Amino acid sequence: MRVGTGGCLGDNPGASLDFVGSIPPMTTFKLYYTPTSCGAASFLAASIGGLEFDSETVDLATHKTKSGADFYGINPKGNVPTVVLPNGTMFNENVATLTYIADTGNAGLAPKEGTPERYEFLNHLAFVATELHKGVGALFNPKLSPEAREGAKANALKKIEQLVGLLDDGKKSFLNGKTLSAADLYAYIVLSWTGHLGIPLSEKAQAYFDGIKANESVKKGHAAIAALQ
Ligand SMILES: N[C@@H](CCC(=O)N[C@@H](CS)C(=O)NCC(=O)O)C(=O)O
Repeated sequence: MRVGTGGCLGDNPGASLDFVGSIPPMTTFKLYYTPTSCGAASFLAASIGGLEFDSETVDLATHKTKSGADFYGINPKGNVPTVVLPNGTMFNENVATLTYIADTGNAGLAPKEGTPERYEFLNHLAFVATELHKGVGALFNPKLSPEAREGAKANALKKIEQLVGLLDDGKKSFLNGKTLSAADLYAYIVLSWTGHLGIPLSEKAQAYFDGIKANESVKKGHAAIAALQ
């Protein structure tokens, strides 16, 4: 399904399109996602960035897309988010999908290439992908023994407190200290799983989560997701 939430690539004064080089500026990509998994962060980023894009949900239990296609035939790893460009290029790692979408959109969700802030952003994104997501996501495994679950929960809590540390002990509303970035959207989606997983959030982690949830552009992104279901 094609999504258009206003804005166009040519409107982005940040010149971050230099990064995508040979990718024509008006191309439309397709995003495979689910409304609540990590893939939702890429949908929110694309929606907030004013991008026009195609999207389709995936049933992660059966690995079938909403239209009935075998998702493994599209992405052999079977995971969301998956972005497919018109030339067939595919990205299926959050670090890549979120950076591509942030660079292509017009909401300043990633700093410009070559700046110190860019590397700080990538540092945050990598932390969310490899530490926070993996730490919290481990609790989705139904086969964990009670002891293993306790260990996984302690590790998840440690990663959440490390996130709070990156927020200057909760004093910052965003990881870069200034504005919403794609790394915040990803961290926000991971934190959204904690209630279901029985992981209690500290007051500071909860305040960060609540702040992003209340962000008007994030609310519109969720509305765009809901409208497609
Ligand atoms: N290596 C990917 C993994 C992304 C991932 O864990 N996606 C989950 C949803 S949050 C998924 O699609 N799980 C189902 C599957 O892998 O079959 C990344 O770090 O971005």
